[in-house]
Amino acid sequence: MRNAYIDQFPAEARLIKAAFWSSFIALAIGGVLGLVQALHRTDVLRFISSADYYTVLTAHGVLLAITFTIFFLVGIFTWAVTTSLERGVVDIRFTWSWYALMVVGAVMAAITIFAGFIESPPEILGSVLSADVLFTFYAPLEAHPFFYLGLALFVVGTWIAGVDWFRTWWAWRDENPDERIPLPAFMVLTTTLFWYICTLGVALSIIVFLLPWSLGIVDSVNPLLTRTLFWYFGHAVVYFWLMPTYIMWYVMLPKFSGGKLFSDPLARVVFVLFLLLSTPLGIHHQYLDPGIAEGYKFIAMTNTMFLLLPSLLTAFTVVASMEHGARQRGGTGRLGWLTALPWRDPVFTGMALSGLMFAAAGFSGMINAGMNINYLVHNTWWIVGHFHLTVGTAVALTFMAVAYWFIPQVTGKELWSRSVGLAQVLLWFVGMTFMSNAMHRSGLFGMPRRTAEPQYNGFEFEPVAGTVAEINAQVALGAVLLTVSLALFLLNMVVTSFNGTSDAIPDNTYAGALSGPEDSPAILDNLKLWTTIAVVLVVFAYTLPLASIVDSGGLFGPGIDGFRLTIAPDAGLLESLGEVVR
Ligand code: HAS
Ligand code: CU
Repeated sequence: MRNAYIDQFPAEARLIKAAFWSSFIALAIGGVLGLVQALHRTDVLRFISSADYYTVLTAHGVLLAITFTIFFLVGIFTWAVTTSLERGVVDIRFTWSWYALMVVGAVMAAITIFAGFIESPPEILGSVLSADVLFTFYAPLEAHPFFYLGLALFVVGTWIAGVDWFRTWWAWRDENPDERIPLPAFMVLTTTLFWYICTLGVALSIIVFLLPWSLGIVDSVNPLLTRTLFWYFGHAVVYFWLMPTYIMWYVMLPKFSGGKLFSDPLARVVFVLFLLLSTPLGIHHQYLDPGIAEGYKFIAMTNTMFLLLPSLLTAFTVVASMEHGARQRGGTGRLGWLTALPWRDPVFTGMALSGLMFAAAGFSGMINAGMNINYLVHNTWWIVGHFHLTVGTAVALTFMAVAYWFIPQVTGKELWSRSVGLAQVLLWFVGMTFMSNAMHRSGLFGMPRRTAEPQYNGFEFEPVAGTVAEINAQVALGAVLLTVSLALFLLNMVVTSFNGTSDAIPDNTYAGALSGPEDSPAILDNLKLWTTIAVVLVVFAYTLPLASIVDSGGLFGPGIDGFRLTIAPDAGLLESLGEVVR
């Protein structure tokens, strides 16, 4: 008797399928733009003007870093909560409402970005419809209000999704008052809690400062303040992408390895540490920002180093679980067990290669985190190399690999081709090795990021090894291999969607644990306690820096400390508002 997710939760399966396909559409568009900009930057092939490069780069960043990742993870979180609590969501209409809000927000932001390609984009609400502001939308770069509004709606959609997952847990807890929170649900709830804490920063920045500024209601903003509020959110968002990846590494990788999770308690400690530490360290993106005292930067660096711990624990726990699985499959020897792992399975191999890549990513993250050495790599292609290993592989390749398991679960259709899937994950790994390695190397000799023309007059980059031409060729080759891999992934997904349903779908179950929750203190499940501590840490880390930024640069710019209407909304604005409403 088939026991796939769609058999247990047909309504939720439809929602998860919609979220996954929204994610794939963003991945497809964002991925093709990645090839366009890589070939442009390396001067191999130019399809666009350098002026359009920033529209492409903004679209690539927002579609991949925000839309692709978060639509996929809300699918994983809904699966994790309903499967582990063995109950559906409280009200599926409520679930579709937050998904719809995310779609509206994402489409609004995307339309505004792509309007940047129009020769002379239309004026709406008194400002030009475009958003060449990159995914970090730093002021004083200014986007159309629809861009900020779209992002705000998207985030509100995720907030409501979090309420959905908590409501499901509360309903379960009423019926199981003495039970420990099942691990996948625990992982989703702790992640949702730090998501609420960190998104306050970006919500404040958009709603109080950037949106009124883009509507002309206030005249100016304090760029360092809005940038600091962005990074208050900006580092934690990377863990919002990473936690669903970790959920799959913790609860599915051991199962696919043929074994069990080494330690449930250690997994709970890891997620509590991410709840506590994800937010109070965002200033490690601003080591070179003037206007923030070195002491505050030092605190951010210290917290960042602490935050290596949960990932190092993850490396230990997950690899130990893989080894346990390999030995159940007859693996022997100090390392010989590696050969006993199911390397022909694209789901397993995709995740294992993601983890391997993340080990390298963690190393480059440690380099980024060192205040002194960061001066060498900040705003260079090293950083771009780093995040193509982290979100571009650890997260993205895991998401693509688990899609080979998930899509059959939520459609009841067998995957079209496992061998194409295996080729795809291997190609992604090889392509990213070329591209990211070259980016890291070029960052070391100062190659800048976020510029269409990295050449400067009268100045030649002197690589420490190789030549700029060789490095550019490596980046271009990597980008092409990644694009071929992406095409194989999308082909597999599309052809599978035309398959008939099948009974040969694996059971919707996840790995048990060698050491279960009963081996850990119940206090680990005290979410109120950990959230309170997390908020206290944030207050400690951000009160003084934000106060000094406002003190020196004003809330809305030098000397402008009130949210006063510096200009009454002009008649034209009211008129055009009327037009939009009509
Ligand atoms: Fe980062 C910049 C520091 C993790 C993403 N990061 C970025 C940016 C992005 C990003 C997008 O301190 C650029 C933003 C922009 O546009 O400006 N990052 C770190 C550190 C970590 C880290 C210390 N980053 C991530 C993750 C990301 C991500 C995760 C996305 C998902 N990062 C920085 C800093 C900057 C930065 C500075 C600012 C730089 C600047 O100047 O602008 C740590 O969390 C890393 C910890 C990870 C490890 C590795 C553990 C290894 C594991 C693998 C186990 C193996 C398995 C499989 C499971 C210590 C868990 C094994 C296989 C077998 C076969 C056995
Ligand atoms: Cu960071």
